[in-house]
Amino acid sequence: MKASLIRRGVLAAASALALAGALLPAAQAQTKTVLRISTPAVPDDWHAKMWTVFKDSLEKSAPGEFDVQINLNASLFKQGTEPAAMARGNLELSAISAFDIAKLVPEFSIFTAGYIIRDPQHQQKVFNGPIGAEMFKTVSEKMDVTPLATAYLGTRQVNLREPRNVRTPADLKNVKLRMPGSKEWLFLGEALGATATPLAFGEVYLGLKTGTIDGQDNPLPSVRAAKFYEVTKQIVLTSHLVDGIFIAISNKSYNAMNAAQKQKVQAAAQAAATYNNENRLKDEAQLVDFFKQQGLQVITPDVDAFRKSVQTAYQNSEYAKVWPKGLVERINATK
Ligand code: KDO
Repeated sequence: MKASLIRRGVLAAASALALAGALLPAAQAQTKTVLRISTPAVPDDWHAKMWTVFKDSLEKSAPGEFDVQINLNASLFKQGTEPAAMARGNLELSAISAFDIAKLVPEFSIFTAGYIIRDPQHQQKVFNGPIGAEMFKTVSEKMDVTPLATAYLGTRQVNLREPRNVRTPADLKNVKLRMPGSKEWLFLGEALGATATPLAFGEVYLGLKTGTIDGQDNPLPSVRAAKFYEVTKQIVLTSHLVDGIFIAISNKSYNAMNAAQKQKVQAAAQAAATYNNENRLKDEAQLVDFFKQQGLQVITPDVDAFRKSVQTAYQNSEYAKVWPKGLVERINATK
């Protein structure tokens, strides 16, 4: 009697163990930290591919700790809505623009101004130095998201459906130039001399094809990746904005991590940005030839005339009034 009771007990314990064993993989999966990423980037663009570098890097440094979910083409959140989603805790990561940030941190609009950052090296120096550290601290406090790394989106150029003899901003008069949908972006389009029209990135190809817009502005690698060259005939090398996007994480998610995890996530973000930056620079050096081969006309306007006009527009704008005193000079002095 006693023996059979013991045997029954042993059997029950064994089957409980077996059950736990069967459930273990699922239980382990649940303890992984989920990192949802949302971006409007198209799969073939470098700032889409960089997320795979981020994922692989974390898989190597912290095997099994994170479940990185990459959502491209704005399939999870609409372009520009990512910061709010991150602040609410509905999204963990995205690459956000200076324009997204300027909506909530007005002084950040300094980085939406045309011709302020000189070139990609200058961009990295500014954001990886004391100016970046100060500004990112404010971003984290005001937006509840922490910028982890600065990715070079490329230098923005004007891309038109029909060729025009563009020398100065006056030559863009009445051109319906698509810009992303926020007043900071529209200001940049108007400063270029065009009639700025808001449209989400995902709708630009069709807008160009059907003629609801006359043109758009984007860095050359994105013109290639999103195939805008199929539905446009000219690129005007205005080089009006050395554009950046900031790989950023929701503070809700970041603050829940231990120090080692934070460090690994930061390193993965930097690896992703570096991969993007290197490939994008290589691409920018080759793409003028590619577009010419595709039959596009590529012209260089009077860039000094554009610079003068755009800088004057910003200096006289409401935006400049909230730029921290001396910041333009500090940016200019960063070498
Ligand atoms: C665009 O809509 O033109 C833009 O280049 C703006 C950027 O801030 C960024 O959102 C980018 O689109 C998307 O990542 C798509 O490349």
